[in-house]
Amino acid sequence: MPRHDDATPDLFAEPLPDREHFAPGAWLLRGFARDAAPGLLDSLPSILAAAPWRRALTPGGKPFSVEMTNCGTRGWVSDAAGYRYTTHDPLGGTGWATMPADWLKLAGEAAQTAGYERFRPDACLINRYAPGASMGLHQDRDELDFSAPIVSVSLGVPAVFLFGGARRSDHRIRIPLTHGDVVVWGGPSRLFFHGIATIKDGQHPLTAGCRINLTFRKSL
Ligand code: MD3
Ligand code: FE
Repeated sequence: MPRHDDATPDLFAEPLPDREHFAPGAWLLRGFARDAAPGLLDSLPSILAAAPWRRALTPGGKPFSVEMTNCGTRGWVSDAAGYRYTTHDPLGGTGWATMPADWLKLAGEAAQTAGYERFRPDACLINRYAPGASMGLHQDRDELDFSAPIVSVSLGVPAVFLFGGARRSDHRIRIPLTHGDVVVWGGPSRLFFHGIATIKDGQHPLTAGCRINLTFRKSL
């Protein structure tokens, strides 16, 4: 019997991760990445050496307010040619940095905690939000296999995540996400509309005034 369903807590058992099932297939793991966060952030300089932060352009030519980069065997890019995954950074022409082992491990453990076994992401899109940045309502549909979840790790200053449904006009809930929170989006939620409300001024010891979000994806 899964310990999560036990009515009587076992005081001697290992603590279970705090997990909240908030939409079909979607799980919020509060603080899941808090202990790992300093180590995860140590890898950023080498990832940025291969592919620095940039404000991508939408296919329509408007810059995102969020700065992005990637690591993994593939990375998500956007420009006049459209949204897609590439093996090389279109800016520098070099391959994306390898996904760090501790990033892969955390993403796999989070997916497993949410009931998704053997999650092997090949891409991690890294988003950096300065105060005033936001991400408009959208779906993530540039991956080939929607049966794999997406795992997101929130680091630094807090954000309000906007989460709707399968249609753009569906009712949206607002979920506050803070440093160390991990969300696993699978099942029907994998294709639900979502966005990030405008980031407020703040400070965090590990990221200064920014929020950094790691989104792990299986692109192929
Ligand atoms: C729900 N990023 O990069 S992460 C994105 O905080 C993106 O940077 C936001 O949306 C951020 O595409 C939100 C959470 C997230 C990522 C992918 C999802 C939620 C999702 C895909 C389907 C449903
Ligand atoms: Fe998204």
